[in-house]
Amino acid sequence: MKQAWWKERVFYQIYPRSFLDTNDDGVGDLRGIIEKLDYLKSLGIGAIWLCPVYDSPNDDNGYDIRDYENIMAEFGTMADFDALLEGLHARDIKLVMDLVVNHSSDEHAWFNESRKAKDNPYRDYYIWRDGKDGNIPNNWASFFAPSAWKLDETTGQYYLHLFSEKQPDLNWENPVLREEVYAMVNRWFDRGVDGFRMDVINCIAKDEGLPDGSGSPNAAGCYAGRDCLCLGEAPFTSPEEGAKMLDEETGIFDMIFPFDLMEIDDGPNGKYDPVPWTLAKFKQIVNRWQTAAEHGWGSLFWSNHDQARAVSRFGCTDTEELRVRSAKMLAAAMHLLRGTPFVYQGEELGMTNTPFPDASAIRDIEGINALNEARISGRYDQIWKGILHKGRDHARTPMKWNASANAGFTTGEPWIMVNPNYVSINAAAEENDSDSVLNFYRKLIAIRNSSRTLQYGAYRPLCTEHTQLFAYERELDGETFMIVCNMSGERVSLPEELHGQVVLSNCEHTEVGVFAPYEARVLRKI
Ligand code: ISL
Ligand code: CA
Repeated sequence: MKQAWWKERVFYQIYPRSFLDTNDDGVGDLRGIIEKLDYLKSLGIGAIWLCPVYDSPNDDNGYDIRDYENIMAEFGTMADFDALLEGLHARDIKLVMDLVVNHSSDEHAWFNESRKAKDNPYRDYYIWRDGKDGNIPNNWASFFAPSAWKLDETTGQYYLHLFSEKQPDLNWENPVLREEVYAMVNRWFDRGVDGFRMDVINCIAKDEGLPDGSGSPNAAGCYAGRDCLCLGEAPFTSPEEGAKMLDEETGIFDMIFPFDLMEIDDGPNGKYDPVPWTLAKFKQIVNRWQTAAEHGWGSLFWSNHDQARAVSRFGCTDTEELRVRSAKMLAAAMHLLRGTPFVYQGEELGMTNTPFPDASAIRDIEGINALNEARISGRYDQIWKGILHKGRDHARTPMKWNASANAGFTTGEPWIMVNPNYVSINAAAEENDSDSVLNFYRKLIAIRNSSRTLQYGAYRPLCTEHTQLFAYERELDGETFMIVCNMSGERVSLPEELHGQVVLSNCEHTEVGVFAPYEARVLRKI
């Protein structure tokens, strides 16, 4: 197995809008991240994935980019960006940017030109089609709207938008567009960034009724010779397809984010129709992806800026004690699998879902559109319940720094509500509590940072049929760790083969041979 910096480091994902505001406008900013560099370093993380900070009208919070080579004014300046990069590098933390090139903003200069006339030189940067019989070109749905097509009056043609109307899809069949993107990416590399997380990158090639192009679009085409991470966000990808993408010799990505786990509780009507997840299905997903990444490398995450809070969704928040214990258990279960762990901001505090009082508290375009449609279709109550359970805004309420007003996130009016439980759950309180979720993350990350076995060792599932325990081992050169997690709210007796020397545990008092609800142990085999 080839060694690489991105295999050995734990990542931390930052959603800048919600991290820390330093100029009282209620919006997080780059200076806010700079202020917290020592906090980040103290976690033991070795790389940041920074959600988009490019100039954007914020229809989808920066995932609609107006200018790929400028910083969003609300977040700061290019000088702030350079200072952030320098501050990270000075602490030996890598910076991986978010690259959104499936689409741009409809306010991007390319689109302004493109929509002007059918013979505009930029026309072919986007995907334009005539209507069919006075209607939309085909029945494609958008993720954020019923149709993926929008009629543009100027030329009477429709443009494709897989996401919102303000996110027109770029045409990757156009070689000129590709070269522009490659050149832009390379300018960021020259600036010093260490890689990209490529947004919905497996959607850039369109099929069905769209013309053949020359060769298959490949956004990884600009990495040649750089020791930079190419990480593809890849929804709708099967483990078989994933294995091909990840193959260390022939694949195009160093890592991908697949979504099977994030969809584990989708019901018949999708994400806002949640059903209980099961341990059997969880194990199946983990095993399939650990196997798929055998000749490459996996990504390990419980949540991100598009998902509900991990402990509310996969752990237990019935009591404060169980919230803390199950948040730690989830961390141990995920971080020591084979692959690179990603911590989403606030996860290290065991942050929970936010009790949004009503639709006026929702800021996410996906949620807002879903509610608007639900008003028409009569499914409002169901969708609202779904949003309370799985809405993207749960991840986006502000980071909770301390018990002062607005959790110390801002002294202004926050752009989205702060979770009221900040009074007890916040970084300052956890800093001073040796048994906090925060301090458990530090221990866990330190263990992984210092063990080649936990970084590179082979994965083998244990107790595969067990209905409460999730367990696996990692082995390298004769050293073996066993990670054993009780994913249930019941006491469980420990199978004989899982006994070993305790390296880390999430319970103050461990009982030999018995696991408390949500208990986790990392054991060294003796
Ligand atoms: O959030 C989702 C479902 O609720 C996902 O389907 C998500 O839309 C998909 O994973 C793509 O996400 C990425 O691209 C979107 C952006 O809104 C997301 O924030 C981003 O992570 C469009 O750029
Ligand atoms: Ca600000």
